[in-house]
Amino acid sequence: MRTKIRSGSGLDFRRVSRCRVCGTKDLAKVIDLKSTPLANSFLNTPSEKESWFPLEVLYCNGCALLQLSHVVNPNLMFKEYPYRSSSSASMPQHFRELAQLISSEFMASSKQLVVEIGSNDGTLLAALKERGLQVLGIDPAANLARIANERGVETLPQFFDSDMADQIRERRGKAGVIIANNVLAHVDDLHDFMQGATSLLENDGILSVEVPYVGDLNQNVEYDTIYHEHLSYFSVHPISRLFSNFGLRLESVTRLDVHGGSIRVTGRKSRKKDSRIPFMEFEKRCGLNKVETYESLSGRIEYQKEYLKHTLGNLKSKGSMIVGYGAPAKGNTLLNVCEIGPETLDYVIDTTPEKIGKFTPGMHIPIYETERFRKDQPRYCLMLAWNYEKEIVLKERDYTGQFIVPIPSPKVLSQNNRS
Ligand code: JHZ
Ligand code: ZN
Repeated sequence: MRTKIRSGSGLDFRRVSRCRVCGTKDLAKVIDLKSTPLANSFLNTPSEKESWFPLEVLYCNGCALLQLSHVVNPNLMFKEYPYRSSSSASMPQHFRELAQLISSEFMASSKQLVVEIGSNDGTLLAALKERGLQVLGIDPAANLARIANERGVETLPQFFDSDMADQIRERRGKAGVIIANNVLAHVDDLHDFMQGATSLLENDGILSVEVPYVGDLNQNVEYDTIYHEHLSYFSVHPISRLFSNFGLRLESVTRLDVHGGSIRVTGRKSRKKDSRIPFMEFEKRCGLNKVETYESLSGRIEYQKEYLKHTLGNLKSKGSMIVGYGAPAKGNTLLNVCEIGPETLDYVIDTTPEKIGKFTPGMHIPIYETERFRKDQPRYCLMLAWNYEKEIVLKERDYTGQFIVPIPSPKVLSQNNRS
């Protein structure tokens, strides 16, 4: 049996000995990013103490799931959470489109309950509520649940598990649709999660999950999306295996642009068998079910890290001012694994109130408001939130310096050719 870190436990982390999807012990270490602090643990002062945890990735020879070797206690990561779904223009737009899809295609009737697990500040549920649907959010971050409740989206400030699913079912009845976006990768006990989700779902109900896609991580060398919150890096194969263990058949898999490339997977209990998903063959062709693929990814990561350090070192040696655009969790991974600190970046900017005025974990770079960047017009700007490249380039069209986009391979955008 796995050692379970229960909410409230004093343990800081546990080592993984079995795959969280298929249970095998046949796990091979494929990537080692050394140690980093928690990617969202912003500091109030640069001298604050912080814990660093190993960041290693294992490949499961049983079901092809890529997963971290160390699971940090979720209480240290999710009780207060600085990331807001509404912190860009693209994500709320993505959720408005999803709200349209849910109300037109997923719901059998507008009287059904929609439950969102990991509902953050209520961005998606607010869009559903506007369409007249009954919604319930669940998110362990007290600060986010408060924001959501204040905007009229009922949100329970708790971790979702099977006990909680029982309580919701008793009080509110079953759900016609359950949404879990950018949350499955954060869950250690996936079996209990699935047990809860499927027991809460109506027989003809639909479970829809969005996760960053390991195919994009591999193809675009998105090593900065590897951090302690992301315990698992999914392809369709392990998700379909997990779903079928709990009587859910795959209904659809859709590739999405968000977060550097994601997939939306939907499943239904009432389906007799999986619908034909061409992804399985695609994943085989890409080698996502082979350990060698990730061993080679490890080498490509080392190359890209050195390339970025070299590019920034060159620009800095000419005395140029460089700042960072955005303080995403992935940005902190990138800065820590590449050891890019205040000697290179004068500061980073971010729009999120929870991040402004703080310091980045590990590298202790100050975070300011966007206005500072617009006033300073630094010669170079490292786009840490590179997944919003289009949005940022458009928004900052008056910027006179040059953006450096670090992923997939560092490139300096010319001023008149910001593509
Ligand atoms: P963004 C999040 O990761 C968190 P992060 C989480 N762990 C997860 O699973 C993944 O998503 C998938 C700022 N910004 O979305 C806002 C500006 O300042 O890439 C955010 O702080 N100005 C749940 O944190 C950050 O950048 C802007 O114009 O890596 C972006 O964070 C824009 C567009 C963004 O997610
Ligand atoms: Zn496995």
